[in-house]
Amino acid sequence: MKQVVVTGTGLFTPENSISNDELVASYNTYVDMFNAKNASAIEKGELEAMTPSASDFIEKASGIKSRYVMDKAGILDPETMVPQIEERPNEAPSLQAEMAVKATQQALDEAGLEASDLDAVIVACANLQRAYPAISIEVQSLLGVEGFAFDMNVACSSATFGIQMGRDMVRSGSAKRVLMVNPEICTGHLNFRDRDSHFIFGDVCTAVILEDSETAKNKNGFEIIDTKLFSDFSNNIRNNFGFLNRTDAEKRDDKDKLFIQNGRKVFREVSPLVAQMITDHLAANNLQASGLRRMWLHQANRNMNNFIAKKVLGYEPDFDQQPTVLDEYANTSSAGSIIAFHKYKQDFKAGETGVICSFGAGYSAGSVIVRRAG
Ligand code: CO8
Repeated sequence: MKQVVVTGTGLFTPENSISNDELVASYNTYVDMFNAKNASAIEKGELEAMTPSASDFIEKASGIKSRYVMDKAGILDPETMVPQIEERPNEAPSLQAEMAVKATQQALDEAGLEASDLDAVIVACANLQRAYPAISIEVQSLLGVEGFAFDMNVACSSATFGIQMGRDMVRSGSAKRVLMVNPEICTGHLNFRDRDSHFIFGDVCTAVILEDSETAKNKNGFEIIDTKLFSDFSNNIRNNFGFLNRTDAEKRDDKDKLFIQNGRKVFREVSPLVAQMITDHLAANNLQASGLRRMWLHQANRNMNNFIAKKVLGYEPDFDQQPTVLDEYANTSSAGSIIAFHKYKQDFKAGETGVICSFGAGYSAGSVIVRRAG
């Protein structure tokens, strides 16, 4: 059986960042405007007054301090509260494909490869900007890759599911070198007028290159020891946006056509499940949690990650063992655990082992055990 190795990772970070204070100021201005406009209905009890948001709640409940975004002005303008992203002509590269190419260049550099060395492209993310042609095929064309490409979506677990797909492809021989890339424009589908979730997401793109260790140029990559995926249907994180929305005009613009979650329930249900999944996955590979150098967990909630890591390890890990990027990037859906891996992998010594783990809507979860080669 071929040994598949991650030989390169890449990260594209948008230029603009929004702090909690900036986001909350915009939200609270909107709240004041809404309550003033509807003062009489609120007074009569026909409408509920909106409640302000608070930066200290956001940081305490989630660990998020800021987020990078593709458009800052439109999100912060209380009149719009939507990123303003101009539609491009068909002849121009789409925004997601452009982000993907930028992240890929970095991954190729680390792998010591040219784009023409790749023969398969997977775009794996929670939100795809169009139905077809596949964004991945556009990325393939922009990079000049001969072979095949496809898009896939398992929400926050798209990257780990994509890694398993890529690994299986290399092992079976259906591809030699796979690019798995995660262009996440989460702010396009976030309701910035919803107090419960307006602070959660940011935009970013990550890239991972998977290839056969025998032919890899980078001999210091990360061997994939094993992958494990899990899914179990739940409505607790849901977005009803889809191609049938136009067939029911009355409900087309309802709030459920954007991200909605029952965050408390997700926290309670998913955290123990993920901790057990990692524990079982390690055991199935005859590995001890005590031998883990690091856990690169999905970046949704700092407290959730602390709970999971503590359950797996048996003690509260420090930043080095369980790094976070939530403070700077917020939740970037499928890209979160890959940002953490990208930023905090260089100090690994040959033979050291870690786990990349994602979890989210579906429910879905993925665990990837890696060991530094070399
Ligand atoms: N400011 C001030 N107070 C607030 C705010 C706010 N913004 N929001 C809520 N509160 C209040 C509530 O009203 C409540 O008050 P009270 O106690 O008086 O009723 C109190 O704070 C507590 O509210 P919650 O119970 O909601 O707060 P939690 O402590 O549970 O924290 C979190 C909320 C941070 C959302 C938390 O529940 C969480 O992170 N849960 C895990 C969620 C998770 O992991 N989800 C995964 C989703 S990601 C995914 O799957 C990808 C989807 C695809 C991407 C889509 C892109 C858009």
